[in-house]
Amino acid sequence: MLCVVLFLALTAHSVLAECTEGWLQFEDLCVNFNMPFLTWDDALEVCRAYGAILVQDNSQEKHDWLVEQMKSRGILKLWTGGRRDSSGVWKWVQSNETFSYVTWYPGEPNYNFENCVYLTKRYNYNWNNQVCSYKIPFACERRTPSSEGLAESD
Ligand SMILES: [Ca+2]
Repeated sequence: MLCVVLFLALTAHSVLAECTEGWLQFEDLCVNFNMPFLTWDDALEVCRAYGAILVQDNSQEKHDWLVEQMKSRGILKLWTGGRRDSSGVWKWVQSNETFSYVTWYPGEPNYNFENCVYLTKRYNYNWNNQVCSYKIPFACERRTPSSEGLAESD
């Protein structure tokens, strides 16, 4: 019996240990919400220093999970990695992907000088575009070690 319990504990641990302390697992990603209030550019640099990118809100499932995390942590605003480029195209800058999923709040994006995308409680956790120099919290994401390994062996 003890052996079974130990085995289960070790198995569970090896699954849970995919992400290091402070990082939460979502599918094949580790996401960290313990970040200060920064401008979008500074937030990107902090994520880069962690070998990560600014979080990409790029599916309904992921959006729902991000909102759940914001609510449970009392995070009111959160930068994403979304930004409008100089030709006016909205993109996940660090993966260079245009948006296949969007959850703009009605009436957004509005002003043409607001080029960065954040989630805000005020808009029921949907997107608003904002000036990139706005200082708000953010989250970083990076691949889990095992998914990273799989990607490298491709
Ligand atoms: Ca706006």
